[in-house]
Amino acid sequence: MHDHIEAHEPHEDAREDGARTGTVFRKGRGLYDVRAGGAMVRCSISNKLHKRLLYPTSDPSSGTLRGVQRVADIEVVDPIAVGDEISYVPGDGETGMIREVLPRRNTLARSITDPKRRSQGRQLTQVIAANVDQIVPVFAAAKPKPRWHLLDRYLLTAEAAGIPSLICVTKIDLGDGEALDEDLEVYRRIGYRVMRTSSKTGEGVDAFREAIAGRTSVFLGKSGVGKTSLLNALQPGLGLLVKEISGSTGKGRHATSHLEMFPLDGGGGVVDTPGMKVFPVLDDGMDRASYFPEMRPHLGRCKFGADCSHSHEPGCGIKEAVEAGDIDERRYQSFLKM
Ligand SMILES: Nc1nc2c(ncn2[C@@H]2O[C@H](COP(=O)(O)OP(=O)(O)OP(=O)(O)O)[C@@H](O)[C@H]2O)c(=O)[nH]1
Ligand SMILES: [Mg+2]
Ligand SMILES: [Zn+2]
Repeated sequence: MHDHIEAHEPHEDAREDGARTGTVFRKGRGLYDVRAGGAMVRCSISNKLHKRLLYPTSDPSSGTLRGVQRVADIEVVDPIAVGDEISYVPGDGETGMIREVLPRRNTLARSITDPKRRSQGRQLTQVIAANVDQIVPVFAAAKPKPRWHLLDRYLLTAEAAGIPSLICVTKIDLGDGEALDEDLEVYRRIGYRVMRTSSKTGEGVDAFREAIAGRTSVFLGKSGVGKTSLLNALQPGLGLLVKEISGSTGKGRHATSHLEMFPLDGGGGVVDTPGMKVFPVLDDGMDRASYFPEMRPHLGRCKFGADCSHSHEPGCGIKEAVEAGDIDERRYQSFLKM
C-alpha cells in the first residue's frame, strides 16, 4: 500500500528548528499521544500539516488522485495511525505540534464501507496501525469457541499487508485440548507460529511474552476472547479494565472501546484493539490464492492459468492439491468464501 502522506528528509530540518521524532501510541479528537525518549507527549497537528494531509479518494473514475478531500472532512479515515513515526515541534510542558509523518514500513489496513455513502457500498481503506512487526490473531479455546474462518480472514489481512502472524489461543484452561490441537496443526503445517496461553493460570504467558518482546504487535480478535486480559497478564502493571459480562443485560462492560498501543517493558509495544470486523484490503491484480501461503506452490499449475478462479475449472492445480490432501479442505473453503 502506498503512503499518501508526504514526507521529506525530517532529520535535516529537524535539527534546525528543534523538532523531535516520536511514535504515536494513542489518538483521539485531533490529539495524539506520542512517545519520545521514554516520555509521553500530547501533540496536536500543525495547521500546515493539516492542509497538506489530503486523502486521495480511491474512486478509480477520478483518474488521477486529484479527487481529494481535506482530512478535516473525514471522520473515519484518519491519516495518522497508531504506530506512525512522526516529527513534532515541542511546546510547553509535555506538548508538541506534529509537523510531519515519516514514511511507513508497512500498514495494517482494513476495508470499511464509507459511512457517508453506505447505500452505494463505497469502500474506504482505514489504517489500523503502521510500522507493525507482527499481527497476533487471538482466539479463545472456548467462550467464545474459535471460528476458523475468522482466523483465515485475519491471516489473509496480514498476508496482504506483508506482515507476519503469530496465532495465539487464550483461555486454554477452559478448552478441549486435543480437538483444538488438531485444528491448530493445520496452521502449524502451513508455517504459522501458534502459541497457547491462559491469563487465568499463567500457562504459556512467559513464552508468549518472549515472542513479542521488542516488537510492535497488533492483537486482533473478537470481543471477549481475552486480548486485554492477556495484555494484563503479560505486563501486570498495566491493570487494564477487562470485559465483565453484566448479569442483567448479558452485555459486556469495560470492553476495549478504542485502539491504543501499550509500551512493553524492555521495548516494543502491543496495540490492543476492540473486537472489530476486519476485511482485508486486497490488490485486484493479485490471484487471491497467493495470499494463502500453502497455495502458492500450486499456482501456475492450472490449465486455465491466470484465468482460473480455482473454484470449478477442470485441471485446477489448487483443487488437485486439496484432493491430494496437500491443502486443508477447510482452508480451501475459506478461500472460496473470500
Ligand atoms: N477462564 C479464562 N477466562 C479468561 C481468560 N482470559 C480472559 N478471560 C475472561 O474473558 C472475558 C473477556 O476478556 P477481555 O480480556 O476483556 O476480552 P477482549 O478480547 O479484550 O474483549 P474486547 O475488549 O471486547 O475486544 C473476561 O471476563 C475475562 O475474565 C483466560 O485465560 N481464562
Ligand atoms: Mg479488550
Ligand atoms: Zn486453479
